[in-house]
Amino acid sequence: MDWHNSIAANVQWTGLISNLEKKQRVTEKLAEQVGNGDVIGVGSGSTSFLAVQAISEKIKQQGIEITAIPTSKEVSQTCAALGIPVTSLMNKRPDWAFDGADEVDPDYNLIKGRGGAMFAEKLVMASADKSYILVDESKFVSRLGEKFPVPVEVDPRAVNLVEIRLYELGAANIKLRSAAGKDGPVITEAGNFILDVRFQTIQESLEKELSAIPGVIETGLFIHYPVEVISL
Ligand code: ABF
Repeated sequence: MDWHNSIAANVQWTGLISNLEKKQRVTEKLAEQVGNGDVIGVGSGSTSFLAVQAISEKIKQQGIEITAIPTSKEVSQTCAALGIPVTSLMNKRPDWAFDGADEVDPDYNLIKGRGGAMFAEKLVMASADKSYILVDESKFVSRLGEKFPVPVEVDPRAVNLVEIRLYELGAANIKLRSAAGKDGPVITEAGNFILDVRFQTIQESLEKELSAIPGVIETGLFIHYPVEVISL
């Protein structure tokens, strides 16, 4: 997709975003954090997309220069289309990062990964001293797993092994994520499958237990990360 098509697609997408006005107000609060020379980890999803737009406005108005480290090809194209220079974790470390989330519990632990980009999102968040999580109130839950399953990115060769180990860890239901409107499973940017896993309970230790299964690349559980939640 070239830049102009990317912008056109994004403009169309803006009309489809749920809770658009609330998300825009959250992203305006985030834009206040941007300083000249910042290297910023940029999350995926609709709220992050709106945040990139808000940041782009601010840097144009104030003549500020920043560099983005995107967490997906899509957001990388958005940054490029808006004239924001892009680099990668191989070249720079983010001063700070921002991202959306699917669930936020009272201790600010998160489930992420509805967009399938949790591998890069976790790499960026783990590389930054601080991350802002941008959410409207629909994302707050009393316990993780209340609304969403835990996404687990898996090397395709390991799917059977990982399913066995997930049931041993208390999984109640496992679904291979399939691509909407297409045949076959979702393939991540790293060429892997995603299992969406329901657990009866999610203990603090689960993130590490899942990561220890051979073939698990990453999960959408983010327990005890240095995050500040920006909400309304
Ligand atoms: C990404 O965006 C994902 O980790 C999360 O699933 C999603 C949230 O999207 P939205 O902001 O559109 O609700 O950060």
